[in-house]
Amino acid sequence: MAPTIFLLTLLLMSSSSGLCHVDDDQMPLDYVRFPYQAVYPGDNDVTANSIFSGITTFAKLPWVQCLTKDKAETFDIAFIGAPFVSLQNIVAAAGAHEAQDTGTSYRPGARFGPAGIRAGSRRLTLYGGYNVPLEVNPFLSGLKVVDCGDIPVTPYDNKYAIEQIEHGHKELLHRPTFSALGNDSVTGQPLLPISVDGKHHPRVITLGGDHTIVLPLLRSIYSAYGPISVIHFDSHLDTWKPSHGAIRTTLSGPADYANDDQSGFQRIEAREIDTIGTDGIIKKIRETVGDRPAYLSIDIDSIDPAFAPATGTPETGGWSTRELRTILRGLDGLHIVSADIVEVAPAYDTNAELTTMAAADVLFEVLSVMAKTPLGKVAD
Ligand SMILES: [Mn+2]
Repeated sequence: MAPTIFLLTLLLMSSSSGLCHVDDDQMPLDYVRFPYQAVYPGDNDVTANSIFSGITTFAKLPWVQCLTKDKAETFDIAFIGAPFVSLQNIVAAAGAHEAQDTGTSYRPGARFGPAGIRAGSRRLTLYGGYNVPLEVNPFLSGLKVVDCGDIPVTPYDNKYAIEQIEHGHKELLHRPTFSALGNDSVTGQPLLPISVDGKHHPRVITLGGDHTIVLPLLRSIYSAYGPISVIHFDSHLDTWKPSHGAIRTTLSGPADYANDDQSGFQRIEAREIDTIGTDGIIKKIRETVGDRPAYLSIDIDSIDPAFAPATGTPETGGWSTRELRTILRGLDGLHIVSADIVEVAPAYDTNAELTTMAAADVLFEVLSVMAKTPLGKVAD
């Protein structure tokens, strides 16, 4: 009998002490009263919620249904998925359509890119999201950053899907911004939009999808900015009869470069990093783009498959994730009007989420660069 009585006594003691009083000094370190409450003191609130819980959005940003019920909601930077791979419809004898990914020249699967990148991005705000080298917290810069979910994209009709992407992107791009453009940080003069329609547009970061999506995205960008520079990181040319960085693929022959030249691209080969380094590559890009508005398109295959294996057409001899992140930070100060990342095919990733984490971290640099430089200019 004695052990039972002892146990009862313990239970009574613990329940009575739990009801008696709440004393902060006696709280266990991991105790939070509600999600997002700061646990440890710091410069800003650090989320106390577990990063692996809840519905997955990019960097755990608020989900806004920008294209459906939240059409009136404004923002400054929106993440949007475009789960598209161009396909070939094969009409079977029975009349059924069999879809086949053909937008990538090797491994299919980039339609799962947006979901994969979001999963790889969950940790971005774990410690608050402050970007140390760029000295900015893009999540707390005053800009409203949201995840708009995915553009509805049909898997059955390429032409229609491309139109869906263009219309979805335009709808976000032509929405009024949440924040005003503000004043120039140096002169204090009011900033004017750099667009051709004279409006201040929000920025859109698109999660692909295969590289075909850049065509409708650029059509949308053109509607606001007119002709712009495109900074295109890719291990391939993508110009076989279409500033190119990280090129290293084999070619059908030297004439492929002539086609690329005709498209107006300045090329930087991946191997140049061995001689001119990241600083030299940054310098080349900045000299090419100058002050012009630039659109940034990043094929995840610009990173070496050792660091980002999950992609449609991997090429060895690429940059490390660290090198690409350094080069992207080197674009600090440029007017990046919008961006995308494409060709993430999570089915070929490791269980450690190497590729989707790389994609998310690369976008963290892009987001930080965007947060630092408003899309405005001072009147001449
Ligand atoms: Mn590529």
